[in-house]
Amino acid sequence: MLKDEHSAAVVDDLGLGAPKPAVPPNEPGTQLITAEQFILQQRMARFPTTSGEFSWLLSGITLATKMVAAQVRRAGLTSLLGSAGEINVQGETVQRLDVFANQALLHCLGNRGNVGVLASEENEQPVIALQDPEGGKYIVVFDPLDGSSNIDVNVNVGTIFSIMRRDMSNTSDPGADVLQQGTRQIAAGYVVYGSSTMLVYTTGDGVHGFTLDPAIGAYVLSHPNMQMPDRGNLYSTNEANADSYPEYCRRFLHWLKSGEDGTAYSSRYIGSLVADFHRTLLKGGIFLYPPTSQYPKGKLRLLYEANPIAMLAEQAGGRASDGQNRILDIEPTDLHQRVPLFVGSRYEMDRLEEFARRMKMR
Ligand code: AHM
Ligand code: MG
Repeated sequence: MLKDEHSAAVVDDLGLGAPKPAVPPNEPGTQLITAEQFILQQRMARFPTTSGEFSWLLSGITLATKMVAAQVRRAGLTSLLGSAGEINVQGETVQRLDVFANQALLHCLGNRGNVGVLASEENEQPVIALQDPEGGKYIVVFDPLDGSSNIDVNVNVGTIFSIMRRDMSNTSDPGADVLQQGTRQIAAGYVVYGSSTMLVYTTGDGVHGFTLDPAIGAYVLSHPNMQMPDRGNLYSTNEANADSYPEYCRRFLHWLKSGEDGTAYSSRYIGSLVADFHRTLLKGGIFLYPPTSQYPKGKLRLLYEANPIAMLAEQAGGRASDGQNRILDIEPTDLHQRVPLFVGSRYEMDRLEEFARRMKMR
């Protein structure tokens, strides 16, 4: 067999040579639903007098995250890898892509005309984009590049966002509006920059996933109505810290590994909350970031990380708590407040809280 024929045969064996059926979402005439269209349709069904401005706000997020995705894809080729040489308000090293992502979100959301306040994990204080609470009636809180220590090693990172309404009664201190309980979020979501780029969001009517189609530059509906399995067989935690976890967490981990409930649990930990949560949403199980000796109040931030992730988890049929309290019920007292975070399937969350209660009773 000639070299070219051999290659052609291999290609055929792999099924690469055969013309593929076109992927329906890219076919003219077939139904393609973009994230913005979907949210508009959803809102018109629920609130027929909707003005479309929420969809306009969301398009600020989709635009910024497409800009970030483009940089993440090319990270090794550009000068955006590595540290920016600064330490942020969290005491962590700022990566160059952190700076890029932060600026992209501030820019794309700041000029929407309906976002009044922007609060970023990277900035000490909220940015007031529009003073007038009538015009700038939304607050967007975000972690621009979650898991950024993973960028340099080509591992998934993400963007997390939470949207709230401004408190019209408090015009003197617009920044104070940001400290709202998670139950008051009107939307939350994330983008995971993984093997594909996916946007997952909720507006309180289920969780929906959209995959960025690079051919047309749009987030296309790919995972409508996502449901977290009621139980799973994976747990996700930085086990190197386990010796300093509270005793109920150590016992719970031990119980998971014992196989006592008939499930052989396996562990998966990426170290990017967005990616670890995305897997938990799809496969079930539990993610744990308990208090540790280094982070006695937990490491993850209530407003930027725990609240949006908790809203998504609950909307998908899962749960999220700090070990005792529902995350969404916690009253925030500080913009950069940290909390322990446990999130996952109902079954594993119930078992964890049982351990917490039993240990407390002693
Ligand atoms: P970041 O937002 O500054 O990137 O930090 C948060 C990240 C989460 O994505 C992840 O769950 C956690 O920190 C990992 O922490 P650790 O390295 O201690 O396991
Ligand atoms: Mg983060």
